Amino acid sequence: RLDEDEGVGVATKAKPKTKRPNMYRVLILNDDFTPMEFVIHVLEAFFNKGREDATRIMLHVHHHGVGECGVFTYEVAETKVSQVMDFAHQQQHPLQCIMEKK
Ligand code: NFA
Repeated sequence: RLDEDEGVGVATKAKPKTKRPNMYRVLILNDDFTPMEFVIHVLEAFFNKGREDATRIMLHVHHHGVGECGVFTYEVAETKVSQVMDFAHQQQHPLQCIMEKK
């Protein structure tokens, strides 16, 4: 379209500006010390997983070393990671939670 008020003959394009946000996987890492029950609790409390799903994810991490808790925008992923790391540290568990760009 020809936008008004931009001087003489400057044609501008009205671009639909719906950008998809970059998405980030939040992962938990296995360790030898964090109790299985604690990991299940974390998945229920911070990632809104049901008992079955939480148990499945925890066992996947236990056997494979890493597993996905969810996929979020940058800010939400960062908040989840901080919340889990703070909570695990408070409870003196070495559980690690990280994020990675999809
Ligand atoms: N490997 C831990 C154990 O045997 C359980 C665990 C699972 C820890 C998933 C961290 C993540 N107690």
